[in-house]
Amino acid sequence: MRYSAALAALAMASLASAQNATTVVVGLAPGGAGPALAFDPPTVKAANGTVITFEFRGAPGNHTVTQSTFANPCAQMAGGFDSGYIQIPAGTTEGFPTWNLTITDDSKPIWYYCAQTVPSPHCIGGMVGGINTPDTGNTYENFLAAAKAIPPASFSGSATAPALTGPGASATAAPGPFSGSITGFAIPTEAGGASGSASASGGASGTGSGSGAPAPSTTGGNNNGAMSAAANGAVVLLSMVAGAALL
Ligand SMILES: [Cu+2]
Repeated sequence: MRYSAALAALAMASLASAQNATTVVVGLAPGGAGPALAFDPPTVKAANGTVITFEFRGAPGNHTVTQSTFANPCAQMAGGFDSGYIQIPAGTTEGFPTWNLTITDDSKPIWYYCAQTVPSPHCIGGMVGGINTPDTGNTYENFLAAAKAIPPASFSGSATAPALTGPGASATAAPGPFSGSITGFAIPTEAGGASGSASASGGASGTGSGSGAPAPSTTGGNNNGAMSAAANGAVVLLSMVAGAALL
């Protein structure tokens, strides 16, 4: 009885403040209206030890969560974290992979972006996010504006293999699990798996000069065969646990 009451309280606390949200949706517009170049919410406050769950929901979509710097919003930070590319086929409605990033230094802002280059650089389109961002000076709004001002020709993608650790945050595992047609880590296409989509197959040539997109290699799938059924429940639970830590 007391246990369930505590769980309910945790759930309410978790839902009470968007600012302290610990689940960030990758690839949906704020509010959840369709595929878009966005992280939702774009900024979160998270104390040390908080687990932020990135949930790759945009379908179709192929996105990354890649650490950058305020000074260079759309370039992978040296030694920064990187989820690798996660491709969600059109029509996917469940089994979305997640990536859990634990905050290890809440004294400095953490900046990140999506490194996808197809059909055009998502970062320059505004797919950027921040953790513990300042309210003045180097704000998220200024970070976003700087990203949008970058010449597309100067943009490059990120490495295909995930990097689990970066300044201020780290993960203990790569994104996953991958179920159905969801794949990852080496697929710089926007909407693979969407049958009959000319734009998807044509996208690769549209990246233009300087894309620097990683060369397709072997299909990802390090996590193929991992259990998938519990994915959504795990997100909720982690969110609740982190919510308690923030109280
Ligand atoms: Cu993206």
